[in-house]
Amino acid sequence: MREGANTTMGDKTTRVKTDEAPADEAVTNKVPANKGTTNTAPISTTQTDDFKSGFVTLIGRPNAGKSTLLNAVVKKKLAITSDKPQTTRHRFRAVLDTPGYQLILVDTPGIHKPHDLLGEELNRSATDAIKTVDALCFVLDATQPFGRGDEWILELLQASSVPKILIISKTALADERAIEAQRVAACAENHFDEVISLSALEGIGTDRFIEAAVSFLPQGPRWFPSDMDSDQSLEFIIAEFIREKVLCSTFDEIPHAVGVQVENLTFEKRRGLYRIAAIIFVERDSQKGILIGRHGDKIKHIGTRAREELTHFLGADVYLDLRVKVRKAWRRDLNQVRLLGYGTVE
Ligand SMILES: Nc1nc2c(ncn2[C@@H]2O[C@H](COP(=O)(O)OP(=O)(O)O)[C@@H](O)[C@H]2O)c(=O)[nH]1
Ligand SMILES: [Mg+2]
Repeated sequence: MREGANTTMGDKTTRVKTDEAPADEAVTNKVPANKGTTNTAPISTTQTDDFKSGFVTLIGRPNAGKSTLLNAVVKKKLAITSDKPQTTRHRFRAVLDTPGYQLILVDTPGIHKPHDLLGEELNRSATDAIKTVDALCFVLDATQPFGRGDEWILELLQASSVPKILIISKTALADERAIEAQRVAACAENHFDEVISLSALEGIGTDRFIEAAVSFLPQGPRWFPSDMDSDQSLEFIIAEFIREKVLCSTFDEIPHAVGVQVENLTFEKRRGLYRIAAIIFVERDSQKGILIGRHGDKIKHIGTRAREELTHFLGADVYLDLRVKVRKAWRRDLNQVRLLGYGTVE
């Protein structure tokens, strides 16, 4: 571990003292508009006649590749991805700003059969995100058989009158026949204005997708400042990066039971150092034990990996203080779900 890194565990709540005010930089700005669900004012009214802008929602089953596509479009990792369910727990907007257009992509939790309040809340968040947008993209995984879950999402989409794009994802992992079978299944009883096969992780087809999405944008203003690439707070993105490392290192019920909250975030200008204190919540003592691991090995590993990525993301040194706490049955308590920033938080 590098100097300055500190990954602790247990429940003691020592706050990190700092000699500078918290860094409130670009990413901490909240989205100026709630468009994507409701209409509000744009950030700038200095719109020229040919400037296009708008909101395009990605929807699909968990693991279809929505967040991976979003990251590929903005050429930056903003949304965490993993092969575990419920990786995305929050509607999330990412901004691609160019001189000619501003494309706002709305990532959503995958729609699936809910087992708890968290799951219900995630479905609500995803279905809310198909309202008042300029185009909808159904992301369909080329490597998975077309299923009832896909049909259900298609019904939901067809009820909306906005333009629709079918995206067949992960094509680098599938053969032509599988890709064609997905296209036929999705298009049999449904209309799509555009069909695009792509493999975002391999960098195939992302530009064609951007082109198609932009073609459906109306003329409009800049909804976000041009240097703002996400509507999430810096704290939330940091918490998500930490959660991703937990997802990568755990199995079975633990990924579902984990929630992460950044308790304290400060930036010491003089040392160019971010100090981050975060809590990883689990639901049971046994889960806490697993997450901490023998002699604290597991949490240390998670902390090291999270810190490496955060150092890269923040472009500064990071001192990360991670603790694990039990918050019994938090997923069944809507307040707790929302407190952690998951679901339909506005
Ligand atoms: N090889 C490959 N894997 C992908 C691609 N898109 C997504 N994945 C993987 O599929 C899993 C789920 O992706 P994610 O973007 O989190 O799906 P989401 O739940 O729809 O947001 C992750 O392990 C990704 O790395 C792709 O284009 N190619
Ligand atoms: Mg996702």
